[in-house]
Amino acid sequence: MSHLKPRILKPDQEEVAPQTEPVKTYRVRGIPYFQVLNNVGQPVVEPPDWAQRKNPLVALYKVMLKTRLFDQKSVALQRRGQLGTYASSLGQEAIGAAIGCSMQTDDVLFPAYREYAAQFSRGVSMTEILLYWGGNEQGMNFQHQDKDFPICVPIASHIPHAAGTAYAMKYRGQRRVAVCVFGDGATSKGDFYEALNAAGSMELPLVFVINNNQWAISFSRKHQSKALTLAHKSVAAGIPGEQVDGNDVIALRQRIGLALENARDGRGPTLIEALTYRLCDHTTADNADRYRDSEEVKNQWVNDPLVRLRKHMQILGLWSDQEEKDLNSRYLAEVEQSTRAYLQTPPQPVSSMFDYLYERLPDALNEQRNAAMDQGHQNG
Ligand SMILES: Cc1ncc(C[n+]2csc(CCOP(=O)(O)OP(=O)(O)O)c2C)c(N)n1
Ligand SMILES: [Mg+2]
Repeated sequence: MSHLKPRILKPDQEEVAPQTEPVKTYRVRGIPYFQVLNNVGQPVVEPPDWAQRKNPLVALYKVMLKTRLFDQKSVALQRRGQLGTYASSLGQEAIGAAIGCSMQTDDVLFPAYREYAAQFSRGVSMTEILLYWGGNEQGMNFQHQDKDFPICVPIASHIPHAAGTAYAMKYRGQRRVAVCVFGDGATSKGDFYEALNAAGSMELPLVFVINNNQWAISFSRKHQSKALTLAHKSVAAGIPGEQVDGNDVIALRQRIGLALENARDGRGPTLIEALTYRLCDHTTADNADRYRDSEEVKNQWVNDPLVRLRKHMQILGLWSDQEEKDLNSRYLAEVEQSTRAYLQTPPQPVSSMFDYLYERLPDALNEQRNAAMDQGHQNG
């Protein structure tokens, strides 16, 4: 899988960038940038063999489409007051799809909160994700996935956990890999630097994937760091770092797959910066029009990762309008069915917000639990 070579842009090349600003950072100081398809689905380098066959491409497309349809429904449910806050993955589906399709069953995923595509690929259900954002802890008690970690909303706090898990895998001599996903904003946190350093010094089987969607709520990538690329942060840790077009699922699948192989074979960690764009608000509790130029967002739609892969498959004659229609209907029905299952799930008792934190609840929290229960009875 290693024949994909970095694409070094010439100074006068202007296309390609999935984001508006730092085109020139792609070719600075030794950080390679990888892309296979341009935004109209045409290869810019010879695609890997697997990417010329129908099944692997359709597998990636399926999970991206499912995620997109799930996402639309989730936002609608929130707007109708049937879901709590929801974090959309609009425009960023390729990252999760590539991760999910690259990992092996025994590997462990540490998601942040936009990696539904990876979670769906690994057996988490749409109903579970809805339950989670609906405030039901059972949404993280995955019925068909007992290895991966739950959604992590505290920024970067899961990255040291991933390093610890990768250390355990190495210590036990297992051929397993931890994959940790987090945002551009998370790379400013101490947790990130500590985990990166530990992974480098101990040569841990750990793949770090930055979903660089150019925004940390209202804080832009430009303000986040003076680093020329976020991948440069790998240099100080002594591990390989690279940028990949985060809207190009083929390049992502290829590079993440290779990083996993390297980690599994004892060659240590990799830092992958996936360059994408947050086409949605930060969450449903945000209104990005307050701080972000709507023109910028409009311009980014040309990089839609689903359209790119679909066009590529159509160019190769591997995908028809009928197949597209059928898959849409199938997933729309699945989304509706999952929504019904979510809405029919009885709410958890008030006590559930205390019950999964500690093996034995500390006294102070026990008092709060009792008070909340009393309150619940009075209201109920
Ligand atoms: C430890 C911590 N500090 C602050 C927050 C509030 N917060 C929620 S999302 C966010 C921005 C994260 O940006 P980024 O890492 O780029 O991820 P994105 O939301 O863009 O995927 C912040 C600061 C938090 N959730 N956790
Ligand atoms: Mg971000």
